[in-house]
Amino acid sequence: MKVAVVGATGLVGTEMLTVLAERNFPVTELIPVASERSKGKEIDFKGKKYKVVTPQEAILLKPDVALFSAGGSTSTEFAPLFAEAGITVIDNSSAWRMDPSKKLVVPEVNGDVLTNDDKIIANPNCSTIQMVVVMKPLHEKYKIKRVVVSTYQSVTGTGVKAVDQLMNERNGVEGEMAYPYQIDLNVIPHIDVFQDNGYTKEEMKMIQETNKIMSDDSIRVTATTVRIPVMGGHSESVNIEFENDFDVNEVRELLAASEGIIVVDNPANLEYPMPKDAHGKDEVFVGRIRRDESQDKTLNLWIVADNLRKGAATNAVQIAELLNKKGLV
Ligand code: 2RA
Repeated sequence: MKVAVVGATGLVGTEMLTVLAERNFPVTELIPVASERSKGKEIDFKGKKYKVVTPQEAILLKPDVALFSAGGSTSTEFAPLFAEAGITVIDNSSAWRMDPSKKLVVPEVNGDVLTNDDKIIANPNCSTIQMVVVMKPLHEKYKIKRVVVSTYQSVTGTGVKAVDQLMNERNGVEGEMAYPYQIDLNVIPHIDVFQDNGYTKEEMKMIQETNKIMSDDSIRVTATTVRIPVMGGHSESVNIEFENDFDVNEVRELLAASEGIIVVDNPANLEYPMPKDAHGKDEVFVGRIRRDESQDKTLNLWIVADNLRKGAATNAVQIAELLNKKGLV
């Protein structure tokens, strides 16, 4: 399969190449795509060298699938042009996620919505993906009423400039600021822009995307998203109120048996999910599973995942794998 990666030189684009190779996706030809500035740059993929081309050039090369992670404006401009050329686009930006005509997909949750008509498929926000993977089996068994989530998000979610700011601050080096404040030895309760309702766009993404992916607007979600000085992945403290009661051990067994989830939950041995352990992995890690003793039918969880992998690159590749398996590309 001819596969284009649009944004191939960025953090997520690079991760997409790694995941495509690691999961042995049937790539017969890779088309790395980036802006004019990176045109001609050589990318190494599975021992072969490929030259970066522009989006316009990539369309003429007619890839079967194009994985986009190049920002919302590039997706808005080029995803329709790729789709019109018969190329299936899987877009990691937020450009198409809430478009009612576009599918927003986490394969383990709603992969069955994909059809031949889907030429632009949206990859959800990283902090949403890891949460809905866990919500899905719980919702099916106990019916979720309300979710309260607080996130602890890695600087890699912002990009290279933020990683550089953290490392510069840690090493006492002056450098460019990706954030309005110091991030090392600090936390910033602000991800993306503030909305009129006092939430940030990141928090609204978690709320709106969750309802779309779960295709259930009755689930009430509230979120507080926070940036913290770590690299390996996003962590989330999640409180879930159900319609029906549950047994905690049954919850633990249900999650352990669910696709894409690894339960790490043995506090007696100090075993719980941490970004340093999730880094580079494709699964969603769940621990600190316990009943919320302040309210009936309510559960507390701690969810960790590598935001560049399952939160972005791996989920996009898994969508491509599903399309391939269904014969839709
Ligand atoms: C972040 N989820 O972590 C957003 C975008 N990747 O910054």
